[in-house]
Amino acid sequence: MNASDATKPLTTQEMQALDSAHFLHPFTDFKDLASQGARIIVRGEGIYVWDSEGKKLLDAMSGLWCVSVGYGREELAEAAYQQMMKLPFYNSFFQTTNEPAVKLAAKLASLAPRVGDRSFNHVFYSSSGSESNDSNLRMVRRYWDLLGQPQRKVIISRVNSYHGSTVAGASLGGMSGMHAQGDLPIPNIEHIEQPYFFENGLPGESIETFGVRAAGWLEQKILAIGPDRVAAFIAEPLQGAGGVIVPPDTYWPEIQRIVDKYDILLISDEVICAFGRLGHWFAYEKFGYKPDLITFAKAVTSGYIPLGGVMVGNRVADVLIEKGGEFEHGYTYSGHPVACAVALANLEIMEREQLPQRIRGEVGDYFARRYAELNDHPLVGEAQSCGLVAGLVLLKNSETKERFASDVGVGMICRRHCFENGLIMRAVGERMIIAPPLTVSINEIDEMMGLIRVALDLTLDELESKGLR
Ligand code: PXG
Repeated sequence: MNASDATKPLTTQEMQALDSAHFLHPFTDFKDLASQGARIIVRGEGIYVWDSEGKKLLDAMSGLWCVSVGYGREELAEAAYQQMMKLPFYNSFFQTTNEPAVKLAAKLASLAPRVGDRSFNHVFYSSSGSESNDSNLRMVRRYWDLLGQPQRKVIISRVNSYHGSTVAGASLGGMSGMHAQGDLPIPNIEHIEQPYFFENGLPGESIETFGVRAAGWLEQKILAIGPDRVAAFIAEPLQGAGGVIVPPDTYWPEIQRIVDKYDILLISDEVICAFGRLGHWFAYEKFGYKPDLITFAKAVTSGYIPLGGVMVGNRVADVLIEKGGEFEHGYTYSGHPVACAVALANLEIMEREQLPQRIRGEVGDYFARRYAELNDHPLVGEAQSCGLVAGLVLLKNSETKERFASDVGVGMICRRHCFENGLIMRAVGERMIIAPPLTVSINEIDEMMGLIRVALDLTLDELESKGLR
């Protein structure tokens, strides 16, 4: 393609041909995609997107857990335009700063509630969740070095957690497929089992007992490693990319007891859960624990422009600041003025439209009630929601909890029916998950639930007609 062709409209076929000739997509089987051609999304409005063939799709995944204020928000485009005209870029190295980065840091600090002796007055910026978790790893180790405990290197995480795709992010994450490619995890990262009752609960065990037992795996791991070698525990408030796995109510209080007992840092990876998704600005409020560091990204700008970062609690910030010495870490785009200006405008919309309150209140309640109705579908083993995020497991027999063989690809079958019928829902193995924009209306929730039911019915028909159920 010539440079002069950049603004020329292309047909779907032309775009697909250029796409497969030049664009290597993330988390994609390149050969498989080349044989089919990518779906091309061309515009969005509210909770809907349209593809290049004019097909309208209800985007129940908010792009990819991002577009919390919905598509087509002029205020965000305007904020980016104004900032680009004034100062499109300047770095934050060499003792310089810029107005949007300063204002956003103060705004974020004001939104993060104090819990016990923890307050959040500082932000370290990046451009993504993955980079932010790299920053966490660096910051946690620097903290212990400064306190004269350099042997505290190990970070404990969980199986089937997602913390990003850089070397540190993928190592911290607990995705076996990612570890298998690239000799991961890197040293000094250890994993414990996830608090997934459906998979790890014992016969006859109550979910409350399971929650305490699952948290106990952290204590066992700390003792096995040696408490004086453990730097931090990192976890998502609820596992998002792992299939929307909501921990039992008893899990987080027990985790808090354990990290307090051994004095290890707690990192709350809120890339998916922050900014109203669970009905609070930050998800630790919902579950009532006290993190030392909080990872954020995605919805901070509603995905309109890349931005991420770490909220650094006073326990860590006080040491980093008071002990002095250069923190040898940072990114060209740390505190990018345009990204920060868009984030400020986005948070203003969220505040004005009271999105966290909306999800904590009537809209969240309605969503939970409607989503729970899916439990009566013959394919559904467990439909669970928390705030405006939800997951369900597709089972061969929901009475006996018999699962489909993995080669059936039940999630992929269901996802295809979703797309064909105008709904974007994500499949994670046998789990189907959604996280719609926080602006979704009651009528749109009804429409979404109707579309989910259609997709489930068509999946059931297909499985029965093929003798797979
Ligand atoms: N932490 C968490 C909890 C995440 O969900 C990241 C870190 C990494 O963020 P970046 O911005 O580097 O991608 C994420 C990202 C999925 C999916 O398929 C989820 C994410 C990314 C890509 C796909 O659900 N979450």
